[in-house]
Amino acid sequence: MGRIDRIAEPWGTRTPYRGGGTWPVRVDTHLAEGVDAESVDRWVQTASILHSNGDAMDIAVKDNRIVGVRGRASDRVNHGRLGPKDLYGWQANASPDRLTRPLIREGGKLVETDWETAMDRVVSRSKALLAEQGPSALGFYTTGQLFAEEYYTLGTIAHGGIGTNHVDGNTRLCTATAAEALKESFGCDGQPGSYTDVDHADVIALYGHNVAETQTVLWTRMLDRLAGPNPPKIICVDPRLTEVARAATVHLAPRPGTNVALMNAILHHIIANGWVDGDYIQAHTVGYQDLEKEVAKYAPALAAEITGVPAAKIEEAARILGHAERLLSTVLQGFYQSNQGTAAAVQVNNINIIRGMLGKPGCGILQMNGQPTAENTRECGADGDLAAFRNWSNDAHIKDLARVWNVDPMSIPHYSPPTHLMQMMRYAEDGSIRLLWVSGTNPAVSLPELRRIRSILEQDRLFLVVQDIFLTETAQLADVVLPAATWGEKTGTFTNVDRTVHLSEKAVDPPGEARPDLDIFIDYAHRMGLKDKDGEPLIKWDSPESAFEAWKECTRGRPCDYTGITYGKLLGGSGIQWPCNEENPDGTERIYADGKFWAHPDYCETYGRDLITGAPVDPTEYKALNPEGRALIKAAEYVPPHELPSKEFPLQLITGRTLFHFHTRTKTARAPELQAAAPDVWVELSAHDAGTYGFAEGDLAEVATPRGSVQAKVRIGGIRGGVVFLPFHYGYWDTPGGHEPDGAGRAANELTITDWDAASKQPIFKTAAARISKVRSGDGPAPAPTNTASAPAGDFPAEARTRGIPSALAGEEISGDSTGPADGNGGTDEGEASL
Ligand SMILES: Nc1nc2c(c(=O)[nH]1)N[C@H]1C(S)=C(S)[C@@H](COP(=O)(O)OP(=O)(O)OC[C@H]3O[C@@H](n4cnc5c(=O)[nH]c(N)nc54)[C@H](O)[C@@H]3O)O[C@H]1N2
Ligand SMILES: Nc1nc2c(c(=O)[nH]1)N[C@H]1C(S)=C(S)[C@@H](COP(=O)(O)OP(=O)(O)OC[C@H]3O[C@@H](n4cnc5c(=O)[nH]c(N)nc54)[C@H](O)[C@@H]3O)O[C@H]1N2
Ligand SMILES: [Mo]
Repeated sequence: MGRIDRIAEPWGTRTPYRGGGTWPVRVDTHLAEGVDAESVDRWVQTASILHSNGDAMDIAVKDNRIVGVRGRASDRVNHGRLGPKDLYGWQANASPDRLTRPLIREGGKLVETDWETAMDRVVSRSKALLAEQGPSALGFYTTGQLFAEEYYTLGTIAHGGIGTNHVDGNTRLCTATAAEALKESFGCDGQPGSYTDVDHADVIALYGHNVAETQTVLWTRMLDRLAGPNPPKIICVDPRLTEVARAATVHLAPRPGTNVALMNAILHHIIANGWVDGDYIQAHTVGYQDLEKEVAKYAPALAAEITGVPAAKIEEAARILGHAERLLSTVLQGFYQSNQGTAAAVQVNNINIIRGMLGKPGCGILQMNGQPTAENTRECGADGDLAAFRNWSNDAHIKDLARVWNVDPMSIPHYSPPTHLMQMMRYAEDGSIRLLWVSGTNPAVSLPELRRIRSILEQDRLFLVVQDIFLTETAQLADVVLPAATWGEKTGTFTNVDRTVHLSEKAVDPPGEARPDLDIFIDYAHRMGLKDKDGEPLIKWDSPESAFEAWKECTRGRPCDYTGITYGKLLGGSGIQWPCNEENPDGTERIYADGKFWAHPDYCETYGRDLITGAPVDPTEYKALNPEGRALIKAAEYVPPHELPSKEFPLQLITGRTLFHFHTRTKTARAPELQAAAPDVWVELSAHDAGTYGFAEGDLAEVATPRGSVQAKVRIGGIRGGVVFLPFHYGYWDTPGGHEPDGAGRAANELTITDWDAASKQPIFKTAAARISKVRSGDGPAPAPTNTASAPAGDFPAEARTRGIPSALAGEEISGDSTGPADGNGGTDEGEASL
């Protein structure tokens, strides 16, 4: 087994394979100092919880402690590989500052207490508010990082028990647009694509998706194709010179917030040249004429003016997309969190639809998730949607859900669209939401316009419950803090981007009195006395497996059908893709293979929304438009971002991620290898702008928008001129190796705007007007990684290359023929010749 520094080489060693071949196995391992595989007591099955890829792994346990991880060779998702966060992130579990006891606020301070007292406070306040004001005084804000069993329980409590419509997840910040774009085009959530599409595609197009840093193992799969005999062409749409952009055949770097104009021009060129599948359009879709008419207005030359991308490049991209034989498209936050998120993401769907590229090997769409369990938040109804993709505006669906829960249909809120998080924050600000229960998310760092968010969460009249594993920025504002168990300390299932369900088993006990989120929610339901209509407890399950069985029943006959999956079936081999039921006992690789969609008016999850205004489409209108449930081709005009550069704020600010940290860093800052690789905030600037504003590498800058300012050292990098980038990981609270709370903000969200996409309600983290000024000269380079998108522009000395600390050495074992057999499905090089 080889050992390599996986901070210096985040994607590990290449195992090239050819299109149509099988991705070779490479098993990655990282064990604590002094531990070897032979001395491990047991290996416990799980998958990664630090991104959406679903990398399957086993946790090494020794003396009842987690001592490392190893990739699972047999799993369809990763074939044994792990990314840096997978390899090192587990160490956060054993951090000495874990929450181990409940806390309550006494005389303005948080003090330790027992579970009885803490739960009693939450329950008595809930009951008082229900009596005084009714269900809408209560709001639940959860995450994309718990397990399906936990979300289903929470959704059932909130929708079926309390009866509040104010339930959302941080998936609103994350993948609300993924869900919405799928609903708009196919009538229902659910990824058409599969990771095996990477094995077959001849073109892979990535839209606002820095996969190299955010799903490192998926990128590894793409890199291995690129290193093989018949590599796919890569199209990258991103204003930064990411690793994806570096590897791309064509890199389009648009001005932030202009994605719809760009997509319309690409579609314009594809349609104008007749590179469409007329038979497919005729047989399986509605709405093509509208698209034709709309995109006719966007000649590449016009789009070039709006986006700043040369017309010739737009045409080149369109030509590659128009000639692709097996096109895989992926979309993420550069589209979702930007101006017109849903409208832009839907245009990506449109390319695959009008080219008839769905449901066949290599032909897929991945409207990516970001968080590991975001798909479950959505499908279990913990994010404003109803459980198992039921349609809130279809009375038959409400009746059916009421049957599953044995409650009165009228007690399930469906009088208006579910309240989205940004609206919930508004209600809390106004004082109509009086109790907010936050689980598994850190809004005091992750929501836009933090000054406002802090003032909302700090209010006396708001009773704030925070359920977390650390005393986060948000937990510090709480009235009650509930200590949770996390990954490795509790059992449950979760589903990745490509619908693969994994079981994550408990490996060790949680610290102190920390409890699994599932137990906390069930405890609350019982203490609240929530009953079904026969007076029996509403929550009839008492363990992860019994919760899973209940969830399965709820999914029966719905698109996300889990009825064919059991805990037993998930053990030992590979994760399984839903739908998995009697007809598909081994799961389903690709949906929509037969050109049939989940869009029938009686079956669909939603009737959709107007992409520009966000207004829900009337059921009658939907039935008239799409009576047979075909794929919906939806066009959209380009509307500029609300906040454009001005004289005072001449630049555009975008925010996002680095490879080595996860979100607000509660876990990754506590993993020494990861923290050392990206210890503090920086700001990326183009060489041209650095010249204009007089910056050298490492100078301390102040970045300001109308909402606030932060200080960060300057990295002169490969970003588009006129654009600055801040990673959003760095909150103001003191985490090991981080800042003292010193008032000089460094959280990107001090700067972001309270604004959201009309259709998906996802906040716009990626377009704000900003200015930058120098605070003082620097004394060395910015603390930014140099082997990622934040690499310096041009050459830099070898010693500046990002390397791991000594404990970053990780094992790597490659097996099998690295070129891989062709299975007949794959491309030959001939396809290229016709271009
Ligand atoms: N290392 C790491 N991996 C993660 C996470 C993490 O925190 N760290 N988080 C996970 C989660 S929850 C998510 S949601 C995903 C997010 O994964 P990504 O979406 O890949 O990550 P981001 O950095 O948010 O944004 C991607 C890119 O959008 C580009 N962008 C900004 N504005 C625009 C625009 O207007 N147009 C276009 N075309 N591009 C633009 C940025 O330059 C950036 O490179 O990552 C997941 N994986
Ligand atoms: N400016 C800007 N802001 C952004 C983004 C951006 O690109 N730019 N991206 C947005 C996106 S896509 C996302 S997903 C959000 C992420 O934002 P958050 O959800 O706020 O980020 P995390 O740090 O992942 O917060 C998860 C919390 O759950 C806790 N936790 C971990 N495991 C468990 C568990 O098992 N149980 C419980 N109860 N708690 C647990 C962690 O300690 C942590 O405090 O940020 C959003 N905000
Ligand atoms: Mo996310």
